[in-house]
Amino acid sequence: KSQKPCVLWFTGLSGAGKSTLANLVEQNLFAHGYHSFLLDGDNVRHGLNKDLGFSDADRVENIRRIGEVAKLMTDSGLIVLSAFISPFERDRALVRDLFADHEFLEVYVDAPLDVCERRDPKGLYKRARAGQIRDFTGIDSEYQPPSHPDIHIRTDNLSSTQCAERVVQYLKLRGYL
Ligand code: GGZ
Repeated sequence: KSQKPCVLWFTGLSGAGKSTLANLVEQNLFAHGYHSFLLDGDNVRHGLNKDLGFSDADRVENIRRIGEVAKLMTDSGLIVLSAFISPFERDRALVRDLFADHEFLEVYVDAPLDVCERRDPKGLYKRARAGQIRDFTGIDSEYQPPSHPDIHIRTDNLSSTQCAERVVQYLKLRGYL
């Protein structure tokens, strides 16, 4: 099936639903015969980037490397999905600059901090509030929301399936699929 390679760059707070959404979109693409690859904490932070932590400098390097990998994969023809907090606007802009126009799609996975904190699937916010984790995004490390995302998804008032359908619809409408 023909596809236009691109990277879907999911950004948002911990617990906003980046991984859930990216996984659903990937499943949907696969089911329809498209070729994609999902980059996330499980396959990148535990491997290529296992030397990096969560200081500002380490996050900058984390995003830089992921951007370069996403570029290689996009060049090989894939639709790449990247699901990292990527908290800093500047670093996202640097990644965007690696790509041709329309090859980089910023997807803002948006849920208010209090919603993410209430979800707290791994209990990390609780630990951050208790001072057991330092430099936690949204608590004592900054998250800079995208000012002009290509796709803006509020995950707190739609189901994850609806959110995924929106992303896939966008790809179809814009001729990526
Ligand atoms: C933010 C942290 C931290 C700190 C561990 N701050 O919700 P999760 O658990 O599964 O996803 C979060 C993940 C964030 O890694 P990223 O590579 O996406 O971050 S960045 O783009 O900023 O480099 C969270 C967990 O790692 N985690 N410590 N201090 N998230």
